[in-house]
Amino acid sequence: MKRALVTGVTGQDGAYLTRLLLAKGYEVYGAYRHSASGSFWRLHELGVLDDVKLEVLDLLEFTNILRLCQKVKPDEIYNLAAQSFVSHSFEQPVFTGDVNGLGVSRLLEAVRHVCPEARFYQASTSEMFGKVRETPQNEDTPFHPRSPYGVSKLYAHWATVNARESWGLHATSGILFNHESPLRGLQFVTRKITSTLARIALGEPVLLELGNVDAQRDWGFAGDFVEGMWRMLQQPQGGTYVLATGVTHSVRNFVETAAAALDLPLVWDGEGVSTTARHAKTGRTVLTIGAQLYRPAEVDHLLGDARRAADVLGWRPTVDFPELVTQLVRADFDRAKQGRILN
Ligand code: NAP
Ligand code: G4F
Repeated sequence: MKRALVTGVTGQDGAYLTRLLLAKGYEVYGAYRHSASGSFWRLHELGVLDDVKLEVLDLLEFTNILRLCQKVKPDEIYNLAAQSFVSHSFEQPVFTGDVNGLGVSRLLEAVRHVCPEARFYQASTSEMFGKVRETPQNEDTPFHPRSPYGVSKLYAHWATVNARESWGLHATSGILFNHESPLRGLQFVTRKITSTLARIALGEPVLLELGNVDAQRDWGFAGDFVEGMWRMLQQPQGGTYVLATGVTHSVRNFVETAAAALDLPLVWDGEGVSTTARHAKTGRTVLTIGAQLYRPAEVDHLLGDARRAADVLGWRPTVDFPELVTQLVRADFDRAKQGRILN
């Protein structure tokens, strides 16, 4: 039986990956950090909370990482833990760099000294492409991160490549474009939209306030993307792979698609921070723009080219944009009806 260590197990990807690995017969150790709220609702929703072996781990604490690697002696390590919210990284750049950047150096040093045979996956991101130099973006596209988050992840990406080249570790960097699901955190734009519109559709007096609705993202389904992570670690050597759907949409388009799925036809007015949207039938204002939600520097346009993953890993996304939006809308509508929008 193979043993996997999944950091960031309380997050969206941690839950889907845990379910996938358990289904493949792995013994799964899920690492979470101590917190007052310590929430395992995603693992619970996927029905795997009782099957994963939970262990405490903080990427800020080297001895903690070292002891866990010694205890688990994993065959595969998936490092999904991160301060993953781009907006927060502008407020907390040092903390973000410590967790997302130095945290990966701590983990790689532990792997190198304690379990050098383990295969290592680093959760890299399309945010590293930032102010994109070419479209679509692939493994050879130059990087230009636009946030402390992107900078921290770029450090971790090169730390991973360097561990492979210097120490011969089986270390892989998966450059994943945005992937979503009903288990996405509420602060990310997709679930912020679907959870708020669901409540509006049910007649609640709430307003959807967004930032830059013209930003474009290549949005896929998290369940597809964790399959890609696993396939990467089944390769004879470590490497770098992009996972993306190859289709991009604006935030505004996401709002329109979600509203249509809830039978809320919208009429848009204005541009930039003056943009509003109202319900076509009732005239009620549904959406406004909050200038404070704009980021100091934005990633305007992301579109991924995942041909290497298709050719080498045989990986392809199975959920397209309309299906993805519908999945999130349905889940949030059901939750809103029961008065239990979860984060
Ligand atoms: P997520 O839902 O925000 O999960 C992040 C996880 O990291 C949570 O379990 C969180 O724990 C944990 N964490 C935060 N700080 C930590 C620390 N100091 N030590 C240990 N654990 C810590 O993120 P996700 O969407 O599942 O993404 C998984 C990974 O992929 C992240 O590294 C993210 O940056 C990267 N990524 C995500 C996407 C995407 O579109 N989802 C795309 C590219 C890359 P708490 O529950 O305690 O906060
Ligand atoms: O949903 P977002 O916060 O995701 P973002 O910044 O693209 O980052 C996510 O994907 C990355 C992969 O590319 C991951 F590495 C990262 O960890 C995270 O999972 O924002 C998407 C877009 C941005 O352009 C943002 O400016 O939506 C725009 N946006 C407009 N209004 C908003 C809002 N984003 C949020 N979160 N909240 C808003 O009100």
